[in-house]
Amino acid sequence: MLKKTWFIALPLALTLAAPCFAADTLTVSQAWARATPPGASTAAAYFIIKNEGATTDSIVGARTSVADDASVHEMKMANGMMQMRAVPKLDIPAKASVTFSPQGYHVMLTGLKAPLKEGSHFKLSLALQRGGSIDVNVDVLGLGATEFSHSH
Ligand SMILES: [Cu+2]
Repeated sequence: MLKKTWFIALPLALTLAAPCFAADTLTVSQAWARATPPGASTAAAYFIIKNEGATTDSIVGARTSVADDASVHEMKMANGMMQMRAVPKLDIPAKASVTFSPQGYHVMLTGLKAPLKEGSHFKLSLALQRGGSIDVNVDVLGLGATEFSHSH
């Protein structure tokens, strides 16, 4: 009798534990940034973030060791001009993905500590509202890059 209870209890415990690992349901791919010319103090990172979970999560912050500050921004057409605004909380809906690109969302890096060099990589950490964070490895592409490409 005791033995039988144990076998029933174990799968249940595993099921209950799963939602604790919120970041596991969010994945980031194709992360890239443009190389920066000498003296530049800002850069932007782009990627695709996918939420395979059943619950909406949100990016509520970002940080990286290559810049003093990192935050989510959005480029938007307003009165015929491209404008940039900060997005303190960006929802990633359940079973959906959000693409960061030069025409839309990006993670703005300000206070760059050194130029981003083509062919290098840097780590970017995205803080999630439901807890935890995602570590992203960002590929630095050429100065003229407009989209992700694998040069390796
Ligand atoms: Cu920006």
